[in-house]
Amino acid sequence: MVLKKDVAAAWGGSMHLIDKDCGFEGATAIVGNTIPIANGIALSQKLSNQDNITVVCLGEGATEEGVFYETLNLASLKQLPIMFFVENNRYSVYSPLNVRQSNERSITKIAEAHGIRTFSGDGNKAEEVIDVCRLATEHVRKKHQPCLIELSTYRCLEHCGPNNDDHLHYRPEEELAYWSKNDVIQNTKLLITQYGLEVEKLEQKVKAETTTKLDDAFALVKHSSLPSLERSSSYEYA
Ligand SMILES: Cc1ncc(C[n+]2csc(CCOP(=O)(O)OP(=O)(O)O)c2C)c(N)n1
Repeated sequence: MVLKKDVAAAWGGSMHLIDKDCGFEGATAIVGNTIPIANGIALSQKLSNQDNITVVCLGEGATEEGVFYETLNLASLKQLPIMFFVENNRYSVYSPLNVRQSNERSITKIAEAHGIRTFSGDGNKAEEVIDVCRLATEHVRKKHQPCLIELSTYRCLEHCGPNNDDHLHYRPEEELAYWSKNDVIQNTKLLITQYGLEVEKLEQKVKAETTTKLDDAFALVKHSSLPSLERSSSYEYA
């Protein structure tokens, strides 16, 4: 992330991040909202013969939105260079899968029914994620076709934020115990150790670098004046 003076010109909060310099076209607070926007970006990449591909990340909850189906249809019809990257963590805020989707519902089968190639894997195993992403990227680039990846995972903490929310008792204790043993951070630390790297040192370095970047970002925003209405509504400053 490069901090620019103009970053402080936006009114959006943490859910409206964007950095066009690195090709990150933005997030929004509306579940499912980025899915059709990504299709539009992929369509523009195709029409202007760019080599880039579009990757859009979404949760399994977002696949319940109508716009998901419309987007799959158009992506397949126009053979767009897009990868739908679905993180299936089994929960939409406090609602488990079984109160939202039929047991028979399969996200990959829905995509396949639209003629879209799918890949899936264990999202808590870093090496598996890398392998699946490599195969899927090759598919989009070489075949010039869309694809969908579904990775199974779990969040051990609250819906959004760094805290534990087990006191709300919306998840069975056995389930929490099972997934905390299969935690993605712990799995990845173990993997890094197997590659002969010193995980503690690496972790301290990443934490220190990230803390500095965040402190700088907060300092910049706190010391900036509020943007004018005209500037905040201008696409140029998005
Ligand atoms: C259209 C819409 N409906 C409801 C919400 C409230 N909401 C925010 S996050 C969320 C859960 C989304 O679940 P999922 O897509 O699986 O993503 P996850 O948060 O699990 O990564 C909901 C329902 C919203 N932001 N937008």
